[in-house]
Amino acid sequence: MRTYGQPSKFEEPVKRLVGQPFGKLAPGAGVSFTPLQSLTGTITPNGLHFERHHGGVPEIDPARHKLLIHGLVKKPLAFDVAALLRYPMVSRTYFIECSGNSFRNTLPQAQDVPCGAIHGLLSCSEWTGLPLAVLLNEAGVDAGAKWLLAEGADAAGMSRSIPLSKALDDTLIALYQNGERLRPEQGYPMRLVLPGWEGNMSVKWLHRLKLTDGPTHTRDETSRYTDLMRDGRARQFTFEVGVKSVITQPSGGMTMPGPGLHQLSGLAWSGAGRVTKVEVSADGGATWRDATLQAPVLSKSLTRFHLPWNWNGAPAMLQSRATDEKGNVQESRSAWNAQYSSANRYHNTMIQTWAVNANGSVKNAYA
Ligand SMILES: Nc1nc2c(c(=O)[nH]1)N[C@H]1C(S)=C(S)[C@@H](COP(=O)(O)O)O[C@H]1N2
Ligand SMILES: [Mo]
Repeated sequence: MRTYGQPSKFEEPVKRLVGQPFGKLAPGAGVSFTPLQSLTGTITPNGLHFERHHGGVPEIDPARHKLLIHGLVKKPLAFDVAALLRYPMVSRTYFIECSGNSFRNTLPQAQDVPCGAIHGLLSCSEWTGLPLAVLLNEAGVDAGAKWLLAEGADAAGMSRSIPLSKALDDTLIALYQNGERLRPEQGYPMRLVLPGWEGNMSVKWLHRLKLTDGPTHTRDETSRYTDLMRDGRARQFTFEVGVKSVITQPSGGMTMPGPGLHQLSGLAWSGAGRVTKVEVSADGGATWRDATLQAPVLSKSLTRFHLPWNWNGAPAMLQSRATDEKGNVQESRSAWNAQYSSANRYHNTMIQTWAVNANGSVKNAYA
């Protein structure tokens, strides 16, 4: 008997890949990547949810934490955690993707690293909590309020501006993640979840919401998370995550066990809603076949796809291309590069190519 279970010791290699590029200067800041290549289905186990912390993980005693709603409201309100836990709650399955996900594929050379090290700033959970609209209605939104400032209680005091329309639509204050209380890394005791929008806006360790008449232009929406275009200008407020997919099996660093029948599998998602189609190519995009989408296909959630592939043992270029219910189609590498500066690292949705060599080795490739 164990009071809290752990994976089998034989699964020890399945873990997050930690990157702390700021070293001694800011030891709590950095990322850890979900090992997408080692997982299947669509739900990320809580211990493997990717992490992005701008100022480390605060240790918050829920008995001492409050959420303040103020600014352009009729009645400023403060809620402690116990009060929020008494509300009726909803459960929704949504992905969170960091705006910096897949930045490695914007570097000049294709990096020979596993799928998760490229695309693993992406995870999906069943989030349980309150629609933010419930609390905003209780506070009474003034007619002049058009935006919210959401602020976290971490050392970074990370904050973002959120349009009121999104806050009143499907935004959640999440208290639970896959049935248990949020992990500290995911924002314990409460975080925002903005379905389908860039991960940075889902403010963790949420402690303040201020209703405002316009965006606040915080650090993370001016100096960061903007798209550098080819003409040198930057595009601000790219909220919705683009339509995207990646083959996770086989993927970089794996070796095909030999010619014959293989089950290709991967993940597709879109911030605009449901994924409606995933096409797979084994010849670098010359010809495509429709993959099977695993039910249920949920809006703003990860969708698992499968396709049997008879590998003849010759070199191949595997790609996947997703389409969503709004008709958006995932972009090729060249189409993406034609729009953005080569220095842009955010919101990369370009098609991934895995090169399968005659010896069966699988490597990241640019095509
Ligand atoms: N308060 C606070 N909220 C935050 C962050 C942070 O550093 N501080 N990181 C943001 C970023 S950049 C992303 S991508 C997501 C990551 O959520 P996760 O760590 O639960 O995967 O949280 C966002 N919310
Ligand atoms: Mo992020």
